[in-house]
Amino acid sequence: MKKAIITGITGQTGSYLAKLLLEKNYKVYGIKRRTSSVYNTERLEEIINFKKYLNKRLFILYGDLTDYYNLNTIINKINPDEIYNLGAQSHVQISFDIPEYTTQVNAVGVLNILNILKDHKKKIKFYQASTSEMFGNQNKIPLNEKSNMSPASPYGISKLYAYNLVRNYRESYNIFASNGILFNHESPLRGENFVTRKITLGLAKIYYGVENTLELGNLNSKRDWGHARDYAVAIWKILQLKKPTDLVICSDKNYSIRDFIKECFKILKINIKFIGSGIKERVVDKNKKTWIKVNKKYIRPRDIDNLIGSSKLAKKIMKWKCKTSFKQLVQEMMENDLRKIKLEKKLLK
Ligand code: NAP
Ligand code: F7E
Repeated sequence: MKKAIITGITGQTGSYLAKLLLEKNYKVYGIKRRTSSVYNTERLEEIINFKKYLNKRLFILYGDLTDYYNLNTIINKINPDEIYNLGAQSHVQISFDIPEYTTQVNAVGVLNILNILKDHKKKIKFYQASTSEMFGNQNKIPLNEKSNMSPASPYGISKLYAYNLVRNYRESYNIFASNGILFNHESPLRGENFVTRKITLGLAKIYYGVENTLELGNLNSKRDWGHARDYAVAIWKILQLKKPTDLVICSDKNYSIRDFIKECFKILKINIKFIGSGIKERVVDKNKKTWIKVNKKYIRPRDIDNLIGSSKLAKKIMKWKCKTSFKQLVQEMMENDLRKIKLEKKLLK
C-alpha cells in the first residue's frame, strides 16, 4: 500500500486529492497546522467518509511548512512514497499585506522539504503546487511550460522561487520533484474570499435576503478556470509519470469576472444590467436593486489582466484533460451555495 503525505490537506485542493488517494487505496498522512480552533477538517468531512478512514488509512498530523524540525520528523517517521506539497498562503491580494510570511511558507517551506529529501535514503516523489500566477502579465498567450515568467505579486514571486528550487534540486541532486503549473481551480470547497466563491456565496445570501449587496474589485480580469476535482487527478498523474517534469494544467479557455457573474444570474433566472464604470460600476436588476458594487478595497496594487493556458503537453504525455466546463463549474458552485444558505436560514427559524 502506497503512503502519501499531503501538506495543505485541510484546503480546497488538498481535500479533493485526499479523496482521490483514499479511493486509490493509499495511506494518506495529512499535515494540519495548529489553529485556535481544533476543528478545521470541514472540507474533508464534506467530501469523504471521514470517520470511516480516520486513523485507519487517513492520519492527520500537526505540522507547519515553516518548521524544519517538524517536517523532518514527519517525513522520516512516515517514510512516504510521495509528498504532495499543497500547503501555502494562497491568497494573492493578502500576500501584499503579509509578504514576508507568504515567502516563509511558500518559498522557504519548499526549501525545507527539498533539503530533507536530498538527504533521505529512499527516493520520495515530490509534487510542488506551482501556479499560473508565476507568469504575471505576458503578451504571448496561451501560456505554456516555455512561457516567460514575471510574477506580479509577493505570492507569485514566492511560488516562482519554489518552482526554480524544485528544478534546481531535481537537476543537482537527482530528486524526483515535479511542478504542476496549475491555473485557477475552483469548487464548492473554494475559500470564501476567492472571487468565484465570494460571488456564489454572496449572491446566494442576497437571494435569500440574508445580505444586501456584494462588494467586489476588478471585474475585467480574465482567468482560466477549471474544477479542483479534475485538477486533483492531474496532480496525482504528474507523480505517476516515469520522469519528473513541469506541466501546465488548465482548461484552455478563459472568462472575465463579469462573465462569471452573468453565468450566476442565469442560474438565478434574474435579468441584470451592469451600469456605471470603474469604481462606480454596479450590477442592478429590473427593480433597480443593487446586487453588486465595486469597492476599491478589493482592487489589488497590481493585478494580472488576462490568464489563459495551454494544456497541450499534459494532454499528450498524461492523457489528462479538464472535464468540467465553465458552465458546469458555475452551476455546481451556485447551486451548492443556494442549498447551503437555504438550509442555514431554515435552521435559524
Ligand atoms: P487553500 O484552500 O488556501 O489551502 C491551502 C492549504 O495550506 C490549507 O490547508 C492551509 O491550512 C495550508 N497552509 C497554510 N499555511 C500553512 C503552513 N504554514 N504550513 C502548512 N500548511 C499551511 O488553497 P488551494 O486552493 O487548495 O490550493 C492548494 C495549493 O495549490 C496552494 O499551494 C496554492 O498556492 C496552489 N495553487 C492553487 C490554485 C487554485 O486556483 N486553487 C492554482 C495554482 C496553485 P489551513 O486550513 O489551516 O488554512
Ligand atoms: O482573484 C479579481 C482579482 O483571488 C481572481 C489563487 O488560488 O488562483 C488564485 O489567485 C481575480 C483577480 O484568484 C475580487 O483582482 C475581483 O483578478 O479569486 P482570486 P487569483 O488571484 O487568480 C491562482 C492560480 C493561485 O495560484 C492562487 O493561489 O478576481 N477580483 N474582485 C477579486 N478577487 C478577490 N479575491 N476578491 C474580490 O472581491
